[in-house]
Amino acid sequence: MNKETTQIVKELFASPQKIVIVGHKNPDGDAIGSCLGLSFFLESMGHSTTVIMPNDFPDFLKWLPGVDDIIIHERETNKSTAQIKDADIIFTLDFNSLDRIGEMQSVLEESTSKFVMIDHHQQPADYAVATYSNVKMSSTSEMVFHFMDAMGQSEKLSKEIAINLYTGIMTDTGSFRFSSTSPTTHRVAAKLIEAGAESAVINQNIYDTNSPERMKLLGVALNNLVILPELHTAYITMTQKELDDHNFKKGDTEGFVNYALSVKGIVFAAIFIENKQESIVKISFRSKDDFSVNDFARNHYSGGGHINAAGGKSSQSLNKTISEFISILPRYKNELTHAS
Ligand SMILES: [Mn+2]
Repeated sequence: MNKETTQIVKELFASPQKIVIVGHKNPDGDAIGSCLGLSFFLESMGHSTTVIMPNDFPDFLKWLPGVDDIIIHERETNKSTAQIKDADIIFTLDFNSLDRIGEMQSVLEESTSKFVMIDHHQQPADYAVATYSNVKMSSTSEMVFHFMDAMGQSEKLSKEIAINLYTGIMTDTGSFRFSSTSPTTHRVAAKLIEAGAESAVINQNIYDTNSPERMKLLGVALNNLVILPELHTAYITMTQKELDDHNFKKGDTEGFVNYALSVKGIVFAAIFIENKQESIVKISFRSKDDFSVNDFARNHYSGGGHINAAGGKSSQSLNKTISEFISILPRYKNELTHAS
């Protein structure tokens, strides 16, 4: 965090503040971990905090310290809106544009509170009085650690903070595998373990929670895997019926796309998931090296994200979405062949 932002933030927190901390829609481990970690930190500094998520999040995150106090805007809209109206400061974490929070967008846009952004996605919007944005960071949770450090408060690192931030870093880096994992990421992780984050326990709580239905659904996904060797691309499709047949729950398809990317020689992977309720196909993209799925998702699927991980959607049918995808790919043949 640079000196200017640090100075603004220090002045904002000179006296006790009422703070709302918001994560993005469909919150993941990094959104939940960074928001809860920051919440414990700010509470320890004498501020009062409320963590609000636009909608519900997967069960495998529901053991995290502080998780029971999270307000789900979709479920408790009045309570959430009242907290936002009453806030002095609103933190937005792990997203950088107010259109990433669904129904909450208008409530935040109408707010007169001061905004602080902590985020590692590309192209941050300009709504905050203090923007701490760094696309090279492994995770927003790692940034919360640096935020504490910049405030000169790293001694406030408690076990509750450590567990939340470790979970966020671990999930956003695919267990320290993605290229965003830096030496500093590992140093931060080491400090979090020293502060009481038990790596083995956190790993079990997050990853060893598969339901039999999810494992069967993974079997269907792998069976649907299509590989286009000339284009170094692999993709998976999931129909609504396949999801229904396996008693699909939010988060069940999380990580499936990584299996497509793990095929030897593949630099670009996608998963297309039919969502009949919203009449869309949800898409997740992953890539290796310098093939930018952020650009790809922005250009063709009104989405975005990071260079190597992004999301998007299509309002066409699943079949049409796939045939369109296949027709777009050859334009990228050069980049896909020479990604390095
Ligand atoms: Mn993140």
